[in-house]
Amino acid sequence: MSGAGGRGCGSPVPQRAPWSLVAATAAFCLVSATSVWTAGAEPMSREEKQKLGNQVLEMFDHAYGNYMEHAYPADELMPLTCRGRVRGQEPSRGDVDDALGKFSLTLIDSLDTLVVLNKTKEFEDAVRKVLRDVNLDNDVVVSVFETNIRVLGGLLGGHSLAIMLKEKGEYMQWYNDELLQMAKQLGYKLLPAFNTTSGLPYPRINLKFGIRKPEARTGTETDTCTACAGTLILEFAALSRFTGATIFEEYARKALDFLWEKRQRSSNLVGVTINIHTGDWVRKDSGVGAGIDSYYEYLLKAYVLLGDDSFLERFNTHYDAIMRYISQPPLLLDVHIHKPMLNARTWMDALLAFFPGLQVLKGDIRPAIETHEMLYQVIKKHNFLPEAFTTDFRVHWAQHPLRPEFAESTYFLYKATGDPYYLEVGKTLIENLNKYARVPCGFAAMKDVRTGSHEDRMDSFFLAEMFKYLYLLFADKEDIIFDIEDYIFTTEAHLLPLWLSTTNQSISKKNTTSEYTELDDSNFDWTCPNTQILFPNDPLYAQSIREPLKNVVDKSCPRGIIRVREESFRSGAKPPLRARDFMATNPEHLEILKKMGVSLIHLKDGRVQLVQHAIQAASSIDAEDGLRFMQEMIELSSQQQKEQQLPPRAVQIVSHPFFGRVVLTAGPAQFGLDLSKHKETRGFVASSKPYNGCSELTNPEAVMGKIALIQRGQCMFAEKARNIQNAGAIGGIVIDDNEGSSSDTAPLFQMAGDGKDTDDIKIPMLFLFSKEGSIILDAIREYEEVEVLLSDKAKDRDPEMENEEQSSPENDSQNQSAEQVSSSSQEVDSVDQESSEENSLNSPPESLSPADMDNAASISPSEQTSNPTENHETTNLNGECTDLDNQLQEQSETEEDSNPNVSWGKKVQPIDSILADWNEDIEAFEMMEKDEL
Ligand code: DMJ
Repeated sequence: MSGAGGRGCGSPVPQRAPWSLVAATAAFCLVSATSVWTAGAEPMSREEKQKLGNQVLEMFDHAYGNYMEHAYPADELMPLTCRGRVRGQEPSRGDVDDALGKFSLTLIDSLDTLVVLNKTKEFEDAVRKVLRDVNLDNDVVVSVFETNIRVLGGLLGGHSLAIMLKEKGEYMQWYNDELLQMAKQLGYKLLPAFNTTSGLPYPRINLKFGIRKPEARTGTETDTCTACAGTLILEFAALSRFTGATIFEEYARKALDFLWEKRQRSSNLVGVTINIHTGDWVRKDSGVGAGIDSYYEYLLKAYVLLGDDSFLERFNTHYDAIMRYISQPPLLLDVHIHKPMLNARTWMDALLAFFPGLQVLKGDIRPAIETHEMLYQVIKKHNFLPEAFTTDFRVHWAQHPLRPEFAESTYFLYKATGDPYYLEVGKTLIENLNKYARVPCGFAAMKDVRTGSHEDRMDSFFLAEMFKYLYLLFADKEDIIFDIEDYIFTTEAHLLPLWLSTTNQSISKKNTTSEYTELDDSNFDWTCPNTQILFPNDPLYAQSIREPLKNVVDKSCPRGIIRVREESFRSGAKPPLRARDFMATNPEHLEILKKMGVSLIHLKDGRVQLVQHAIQAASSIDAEDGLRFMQEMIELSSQQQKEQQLPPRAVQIVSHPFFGRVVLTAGPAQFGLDLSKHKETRGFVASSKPYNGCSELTNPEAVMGKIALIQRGQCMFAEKARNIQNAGAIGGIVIDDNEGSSSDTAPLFQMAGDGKDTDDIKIPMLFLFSKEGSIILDAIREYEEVEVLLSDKAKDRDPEMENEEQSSPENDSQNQSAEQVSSSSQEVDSVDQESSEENSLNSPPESLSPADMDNAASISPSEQTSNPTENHETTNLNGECTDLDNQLQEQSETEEDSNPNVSWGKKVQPIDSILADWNEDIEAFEMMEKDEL
């Protein structure tokens, strides 16, 4: 054994190895292949890589520069209105605001990115600003998790690189651990959160008053998410080891020990939320995305950073369960912790995109390549990864807050495989960000990836993570001023030095519940991929895994992809009836329903209600099929309701200095020109007089041939539309009269007609909330002539406009009125007569109310016959997906053979225990319905 660099990654790590060796070995795994790869996708030239690296630097300057110019010292930049987001001054967005502690979040989160991007001078300035301006003692309730990963992590990452620079002797010579002192102060502020019997932290804390005092306004919560309680160890241990104050690492370890104790013992999975007092699982669904993600990440990385084998043992146990139940390559699907063969949902969330990166660190490259490829195809379809998408790759939640997880996995996969394909992937990410998210004042989150509309937000993680991973992807060793392999990335991509593993180790010796156990070799299976052996022998390895999945999104066969395992283990038996196949007129289906204990009730309004009495099922297996059928029916029904609603529309400002870059989310109308069927409408805007548009316009010459702006209220939407149409307008935008309303905080709705025939309305009509509307009104004040495009999806920017833009002074593009003008609601005292006519786009499905102890779902007669997956069946018949299906089926059969839980389906379980399980499932399902990321 000649030291970390010379050791084969596939060989077991020596037990009780010096921590630094363990850590360095893991880091070595991630980088060793880069230099040896020669085949596969076309290699990218050094020049092109440098060009892309420079592009990343320019993009970072645009994001960071605009934050510093328009937002600092606020926590975040609002890139559409060019100002800072100050908590309390903007309408609350709910939990997402808990990251904002009035502590210049974006600046702290950006510190170590500045050094990675070789902006040492700017780093020095930024550190001085943090020390001068940031106050950690604000009377504000913040999320313990977010404050830990972003602020504590940011300060520690900044400190780690400050001392590195100081040691180099050129920069930061004045630095005397000031960031570390701030980190320690913050650490002490977070500690009261751990004052629970379980040791799991409260989810929120008041930075000034802690938890208990009445002024704290927090401390009554009973639940937290698993990731929230399980993503502390890296920052807390680093803080302890940097300072010698052992308490932080001890608290974080206790929380992890408790979670480990509470894992579901037969599946070895953890749920999404847990009661911090009793330790009961509150949400029993389990995946690798939202709510759990970084708990797993921190177990493996805690092993890498701290060298404590018990973390590896835990990680491997969970990983085994994940691969057994959740991983259905290329998909990762949530299951129930008690019944892990039962999928808990039919969609995936965007946060799971980090998982391939973690699999690289684990050394399990194949599924990492597969999942990454699937995600990339979803991105190619929608330009960004939507917050959630279904197993057949349709958009489930359409937002995209510029999350970095996919870039993170791309970076790690490139490091592991050296396959230039991943450089091309990175290039696409850069192009899409510039094309669709870049606005004059920074980068704006996508409100809806389908329409290309924006949200007035640029989260701090965009600077902390996205630019780091993209820059590192294209950088060669010499492009970075320090050795990145000496550091580990936290979940927020902050850098902690691996030498911490050998510093102040006393804490781990005092370790609380977990005893050191000698690990057998199986714990090191895949721990560290020996890429040097793997790839040179088979240079097309990554490509050979990706290739069969090339069309998985376009030609998806979700039916074949999910649940094959359940179907396969009942060999010989007929596959259970799926909700999407069900037809109430098919006698065979009715017979199956009866066997499953499901009865059909014909409601007076013509709908059909399904009710399941588990006890009436022919067997426990039929009862289980019945439960699943009901769950599928509920999801299908809600999906269909969603699909029947009109999707949101886009208002894109195309005139100077916006040039199509600002896209506002607009509500559609149930009348007038349907923008999804016709070409977009383009025109200059003009305010109508009267502004409410409720009577004949007195300024027809001003709106003639233009898009009229009208204020909401005082008459029906259709009446406004007729009045502006009669005045010669070619379209209309109704702006909400409710000052401060925004699509960030209010559910979008569609404007209803007036109950009469609206065929006479020929022009397109869209609705904007007040905040979005004021962006147009501000623009009119500033630039007078404002041209917009009304469409169903934002259009690519006009190349002519681009040229015009390049020749315009840079500042022009940023003068998008920092001064916020409220819409002219003062002019008219608006009366909302229309609300009764409005249909909420987000209205919950009416007919989904599980009846008492039974499961119930209602479907309309039309839904019974419509088959939303018809195209998938066709694809199946065409045979295009058969290989994948067979492959998955074969794989699942093998898995089932060795899976003790599978026999559950064959054994007869006592009916009361099944009923108890079902009730849990139903509860979990109800929770899941309420779930938000
Ligand atoms: C980041 O703040 C962290 O990566 C966290 O673990 C979850 N994801 C966000 C960004 O999407």
